[in-house]
Amino acid sequence: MTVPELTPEEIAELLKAHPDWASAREGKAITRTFQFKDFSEAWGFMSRVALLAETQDHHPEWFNVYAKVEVTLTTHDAGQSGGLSQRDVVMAQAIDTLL
Ligand code: H2B
Repeated sequence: MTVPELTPEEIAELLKAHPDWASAREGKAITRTFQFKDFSEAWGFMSRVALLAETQDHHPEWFNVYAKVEVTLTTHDAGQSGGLSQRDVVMAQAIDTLL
């Protein structure tokens, strides 16, 4: 099932509304790095994001080293070979709200 990709204008709006997120993969994804106090806090955050991802049926790609978590949002089902969609906007908003 194909999900509509965001237009360049919608991507610009997304980055303006969520300035802590950066464009990645030539505009096909957004990424944000979170720095926590220690692994326990980082894992707590990841647990909360995981539950959120399940409720949204939209899952992050991420990389964790101790207190650092790098989150990448993209929609695998968008466009021809993945891209940004409204689902990523909702997730970025929800993740920012968690903090
Ligand atoms: N997560 C992300 N990031 N992109 C998707 O296209 C996606 C997903 N699709 N989580 C969902 C699951 C899909 O595979 C299931 C079958 O609904």
